[in-house]
Amino acid sequence: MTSLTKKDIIKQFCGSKKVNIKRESLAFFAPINIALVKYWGKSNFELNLPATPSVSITSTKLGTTTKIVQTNFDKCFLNGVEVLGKTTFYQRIFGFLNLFREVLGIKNCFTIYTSNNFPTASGLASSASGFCALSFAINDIFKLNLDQQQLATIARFGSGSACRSVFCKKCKFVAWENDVVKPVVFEKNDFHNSISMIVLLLADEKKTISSRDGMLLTQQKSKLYQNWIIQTKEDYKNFFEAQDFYTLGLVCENNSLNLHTAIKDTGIDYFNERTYNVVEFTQKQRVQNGLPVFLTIDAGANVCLLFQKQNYQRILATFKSSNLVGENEIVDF
Ligand code: 2P0
Repeated sequence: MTSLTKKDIIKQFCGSKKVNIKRESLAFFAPINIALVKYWGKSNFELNLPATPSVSITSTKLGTTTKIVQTNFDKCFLNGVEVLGKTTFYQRIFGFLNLFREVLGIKNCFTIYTSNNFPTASGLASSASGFCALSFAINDIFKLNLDQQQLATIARFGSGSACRSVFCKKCKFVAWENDVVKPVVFEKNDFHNSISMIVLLLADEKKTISSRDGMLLTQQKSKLYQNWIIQTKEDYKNFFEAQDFYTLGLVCENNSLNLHTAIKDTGIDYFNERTYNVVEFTQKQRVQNGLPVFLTIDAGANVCLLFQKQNYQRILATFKSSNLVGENEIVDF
């Protein structure tokens, strides 16, 4: 078992480089990603290594843009509004920046400007795109010249799922196993290339338990968690071996629903009443009406629908006319 710390690894990546700080970084965009085979639980808490391999789909539209500027004091703005120093958001983001200040011996202060192009209260996870964009901006302002694997490693230190956003919009699927993150490319005419997603925004309030705390509790308390780990390793293999969309969709949907069953065993439930209704409706549409749609749900109440592009209009019309979701709650991914 390695006893390396985050700072040891950052030192390995940039310790010998001459510190050379720009006045301000460029503004960097990073997309959100949604795991189709999920990461939930850690094998190493310090280095944020995952207990299971995961694979995600990258958004072509939604994400975070971040820029860092040298200033006289530390400050942070989220969507143009200053974030107070005592908030968890501020402390996580500056805790991350401090790793680099400490390793590189930098005393300067900075203002971090970060904004999401999706509603902040929508319950869409912004830590993946947020820590990825912040890693790009840190790499630029300190002129670290890190390669993509090193950027994935530092983004992971901020938030595990952030390492899957490093390959950006160019890469649709990204796999993460232990400390390796890699883009997944399928043959030109493969069915994977037509896979698409929409998000149904069903969360009306901030979730009561963060992913970080929820996964720790699941690891410690859920009697179903060990089985979910074993099954997820199979799901990861089956994801790559699936020869058709239907097989792949089932692997992804079951991986997510089994995860939520394991989470619920701890007493936490990320679903709200609308989530349950949409799950039932989606499965009914597929099984009884032959609509080729599957779902996956992260640590929140929103439902992500997985389908092939050629069925987009049909699926959109079905959900719009369902009375389960408002038109402005349906977001293209
Ligand atoms: C995922 N989620 O694979 C899973 C599925 C949510 C459900 O990764 O503690 O914010 O910062 O590593 O990445 C959300 O957890 O947790 C997450 P940390 P993170 O996308």
